[in-house]
Amino acid sequence: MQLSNEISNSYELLEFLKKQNLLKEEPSYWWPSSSDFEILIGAILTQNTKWTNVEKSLENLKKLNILNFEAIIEVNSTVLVEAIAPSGFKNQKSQRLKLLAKNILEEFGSFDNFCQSVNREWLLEQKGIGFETADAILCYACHQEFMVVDKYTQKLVSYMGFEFETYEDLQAWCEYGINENLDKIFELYGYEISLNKLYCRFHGKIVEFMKSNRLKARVKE
Ligand code: 39A
Repeated sequence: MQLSNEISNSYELLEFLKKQNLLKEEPSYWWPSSSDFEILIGAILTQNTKWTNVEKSLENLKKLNILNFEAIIEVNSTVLVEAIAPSGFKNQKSQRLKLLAKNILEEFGSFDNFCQSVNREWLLEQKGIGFETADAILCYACHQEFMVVDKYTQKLVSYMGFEFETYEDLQAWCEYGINENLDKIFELYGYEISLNKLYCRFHGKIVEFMKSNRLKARVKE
């Protein structure tokens, strides 16, 4: 299949990516983590850095037992800064994590209540949280029905000949083709899959496809 002229909507893109068998070794929701809390922290740490750097920071936080809101608020700033240093922007990210932890506890009381009750508007009001981070938290940590679109998604659809003016236009294109073709998607998977899990796996497939250099190989063909 020619990616650049045979795919006309996001359902067809999902179908194409699914045939590539990209997530065979990955967790079922794609984002690797031992908890949803870790995903929330990872979504902040992954801004402007490679995922492998985030993994190092999360390892440090785990060893120091700083993977809950109370610990993030109470830990000495210097310790937090050093723990997350592999992800870069360590002072800024440390301040933002501390402020976010405080605001979440004040507004929602617990992580579980946060996941159930938080909405996109509240997240976007938090310092340092833009569309992509908000959607990563909603989709992967809170299991809500939002699809993350990122630089990989932009690059892939641009190669396919689509240009979108805003993040939300691209997100709407991705979500629309999936929502409109749920019956076909269930057939493709062989079972009913939740919209949240579908968005997780669709975004995961896009990231893995782009990281695998398979697009470059196709461009050369
Ligand atoms: N950019 C990324 C990633 N690349 C990733 N993985 C690989 C597993 N996650 C979870 C988030 N952002």
